[in-house]
Amino acid sequence: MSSPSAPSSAWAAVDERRLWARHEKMARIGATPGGGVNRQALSPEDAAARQLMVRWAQDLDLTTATDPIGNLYVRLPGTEAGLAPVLTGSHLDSQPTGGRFDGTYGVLAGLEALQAIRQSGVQPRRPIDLVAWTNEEGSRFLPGCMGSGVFSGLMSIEELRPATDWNGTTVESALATLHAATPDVPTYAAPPPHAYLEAHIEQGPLLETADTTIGVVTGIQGARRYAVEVTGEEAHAGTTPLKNRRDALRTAITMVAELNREMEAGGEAVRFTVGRFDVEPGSPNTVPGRVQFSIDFRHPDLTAMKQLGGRIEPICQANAGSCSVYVQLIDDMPPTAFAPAVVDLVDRQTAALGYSKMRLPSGAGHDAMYLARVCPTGMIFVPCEKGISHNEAENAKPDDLAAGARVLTACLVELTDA
Ligand code: HGY
Ligand code: MN
Ligand code: MN
Repeated sequence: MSSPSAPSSAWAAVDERRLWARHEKMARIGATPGGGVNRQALSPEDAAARQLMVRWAQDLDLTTATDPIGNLYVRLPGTEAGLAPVLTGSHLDSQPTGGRFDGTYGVLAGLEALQAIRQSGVQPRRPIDLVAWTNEEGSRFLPGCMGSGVFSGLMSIEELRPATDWNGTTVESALATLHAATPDVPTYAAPPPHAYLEAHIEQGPLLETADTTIGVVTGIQGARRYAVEVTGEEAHAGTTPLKNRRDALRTAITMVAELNREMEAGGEAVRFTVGRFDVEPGSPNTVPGRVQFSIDFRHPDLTAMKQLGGRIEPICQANAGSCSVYVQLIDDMPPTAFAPAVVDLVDRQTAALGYSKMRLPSGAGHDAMYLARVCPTGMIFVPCEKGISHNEAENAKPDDLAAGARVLTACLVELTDA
């Protein structure tokens, strides 16, 4: 990393009102009655959000491109076009009852940074690519981080195409719809990046509790996701004695109870969530023959993650009773440590801009997990109200969003010179 550059005037061109207005406009796409958004990956709402990004890019005379997995790139050219680009960005897809800032902030802060750099007249040496990554959330299609996973070479688009959502729609067909929404955006093979920096709301309470504006993110905890299928036998609710039943729901409930007991004993750092639970046939007077449920398991320590994660399948098998159980590991991402040079850059530029700051790890997953495996990577957090996220009540303050965008801009300018 180059020595501290002269204070960049570009960050001074970040416009708080413009950034907030873009959030309000983007929040209308997939708006939910509770004040959040439902803009699930590869949905018509996701496509509409991309169309809006393309329009904003064109208004700024920035070029756009996409790739086969649907990542959307907005480029600010550099004086030396052939150099590896600096990347920034996040995601536009949301949870079903998501908030207006999760992911969206990183994309709009990146757009604000590109506009501020252009307005200030600062000439970046390297191109800067702003990226809206496909399907970060993984709530409609598993696994999450599909766009950054394919970009980094850690996921295969061929293996992802047949993946289906809970209604049986494939990634392949949903991608075709997404690309059709922006037919004028050319496809290109993105070059290996020089560095990646992502701005995001913290999605936790630490910054707000510490009355601190900027989170200098040191890394991301490890995460595993599983799909569990319990198979029993459908039977008549009125004629089948309890002892003769192969009740998939009763068995799945026992498994989840045992898993929770084991995870609670694992200590305060453990995160264990069963977020989806589907019962078939779902009739009040038929004994359930099949249950599918999801597991989201996370831990900041690799050894503990392996040890405790390794208990999940044995506990399911030990509690299967007269049913059969299939435990599929969908996603296994070890803890991520960000590049010290990028973490120090964020720290230094935040100090230079005079914002309060603290170093912290991320409890939430991000596309930066995958970018960190291909280039020096870091993240900038800003506070969100009461740490609430993955909830329609998610909220953030305009001045905090602008502060994060200023730090992002100053860091991007320095990274493009390196
Ligand atoms: O689940 C996560 O951590 C991310 O917000 N998708
Ligand atoms: Mn996110
Ligand atoms: Mn999220």
